Amino acid sequence: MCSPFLSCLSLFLLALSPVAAIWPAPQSLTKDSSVLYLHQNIQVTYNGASMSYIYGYVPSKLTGKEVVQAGVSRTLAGIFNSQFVPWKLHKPHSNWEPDPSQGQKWLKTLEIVQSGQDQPSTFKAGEVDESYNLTLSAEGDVKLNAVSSIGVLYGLETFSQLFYQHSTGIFWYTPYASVLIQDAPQFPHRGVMIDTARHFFPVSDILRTIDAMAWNKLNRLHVHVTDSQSWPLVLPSMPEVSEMGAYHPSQTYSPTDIDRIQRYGAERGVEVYLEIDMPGHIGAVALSHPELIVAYNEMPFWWWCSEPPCGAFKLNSPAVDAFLEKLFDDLLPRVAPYTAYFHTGGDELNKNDSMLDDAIRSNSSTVLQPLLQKFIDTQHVRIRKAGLTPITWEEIPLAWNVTLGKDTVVHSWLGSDSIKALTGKGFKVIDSNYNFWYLDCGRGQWLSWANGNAFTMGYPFNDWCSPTKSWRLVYSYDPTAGLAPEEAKLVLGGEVAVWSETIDPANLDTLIWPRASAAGEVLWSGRRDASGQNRSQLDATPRLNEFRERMVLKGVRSSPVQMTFCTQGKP
Ligand code: CP6
Repeated sequence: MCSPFLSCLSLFLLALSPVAAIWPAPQSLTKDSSVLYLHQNIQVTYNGASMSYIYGYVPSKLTGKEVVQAGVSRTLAGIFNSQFVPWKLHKPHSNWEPDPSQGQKWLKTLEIVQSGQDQPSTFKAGEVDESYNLTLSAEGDVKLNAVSSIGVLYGLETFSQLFYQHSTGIFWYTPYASVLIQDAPQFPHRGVMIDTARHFFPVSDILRTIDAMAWNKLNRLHVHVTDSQSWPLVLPSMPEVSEMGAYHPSQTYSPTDIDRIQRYGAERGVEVYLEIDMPGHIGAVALSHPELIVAYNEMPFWWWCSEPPCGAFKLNSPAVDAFLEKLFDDLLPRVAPYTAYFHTGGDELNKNDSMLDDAIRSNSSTVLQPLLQKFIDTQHVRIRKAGLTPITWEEIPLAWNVTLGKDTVVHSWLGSDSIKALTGKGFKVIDSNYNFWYLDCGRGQWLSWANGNAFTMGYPFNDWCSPTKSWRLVYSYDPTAGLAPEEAKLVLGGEVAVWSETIDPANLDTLIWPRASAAGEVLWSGRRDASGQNRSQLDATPRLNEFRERMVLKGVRSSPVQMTFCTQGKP
């Protein structure tokens, strides 16, 4: 699957047709090959009024005009201040650039027209129209039309991907004129999940991840912010939780940090939402509130949880309920301005934990199910009261048979049978199939477990599921495969999951990119192309290679797609 031979086949494709290297691929694109040059005094207008390009512009509020002003500024700064030289795609020693002395046709105007009014909800999940149309005339006039300001941002991103810096260093050019792009996403939910509990990620790493997501037209950042290993989230109403639960006082997210991350995302069309995983995966609370937790750090761990340290909420405890009321009163009003969602976890709850709960002393589903039902109902009422939609992992409705409100979105990870079962029951679904879209793991995880890593390495262990999947495997996955049309409609999209037992800031970029880009194209463009064929890796490879170079040049340390030889060939 990863043989150099297959990797290099795209050489032939490249020789046949120059690629419009837009990632993710637009729904439709036509172009001529001629050359247009860009310089800094291109005239930009937004809904008829001229808009100057202000380096480093930060929106003063979340309105269409402010967001577009910042988007225009980032886009032009991104072209003029980066050295966009994807020279690796061209035969060495060849004269592959346009010759500026042959006459230069300059881009004159960038006319942005937004036909719809933005609402506060434009910047949250829901019925946002993300479409845009982009045209470049042979005369050098650019028109960008969209309904929402988010659509404008996507159009600007596509625009920026048309340009290359000339090796003279003083020109930017596009090899295309008469470009016509019509574009809109296939799925509304296109996400990345990060895990800040196994390793902490400073705010700067999260903001950089949001930048790269926006370039990929990925629009949801799910932050799995707490787990049994650590609790980095500062709660002003209960400061002891992060004081005891965080790895270090410096490894915490203050309310200001959370606001900054969510705001940064909203300005770029990326909605940031949080998960507090419960009632399992919550052992870190035992460090400040031991009376709320059972089975914390209990050994041998595999009897109590899937990964040490264990720890679950007591399922029938007024004290747990009081804690959660305080937690949600503190947290939900702060995140609600920026997101429609709150994720309450619910994965991998181990029945045995309640055997250690004095008030229960049972691992029988018949005993536990009604308690879990009540626990979920109570939390979801609180989430709806804050104006948010609850999300849970799939075990809650499937393994535990908990009845959920019709609005609840279910996050699936155990694969196609689960997706089929959930959509069959009428749930809206987010797909993170662990066989394709878990970026921390290879596919042999259970095998390597059985072969002894977990059992012989003792505790702590942390590399039981490497090595990781290739971008080609990530790209091959279709979240709606095998579903009837009415079931497929319920798949809102998917998320790649970056569980961080083996990931910290030193390898974050390299583990996310370019594989999240591969999922991003499936979610934006669809697994199949306009003619109904599965999208070809041969078409994707040179485009992804070039897009990956753009990411690296803008400071995101993506893994490579191909060796240089594959695109260059021999001189
Ligand atoms: N942590 C949490 C994890 C995983 C899950 N939840 C996980 C399980 C299996 C694999 C990878 C990750 N590390 N909280 C499951 C949703 Cl293969």
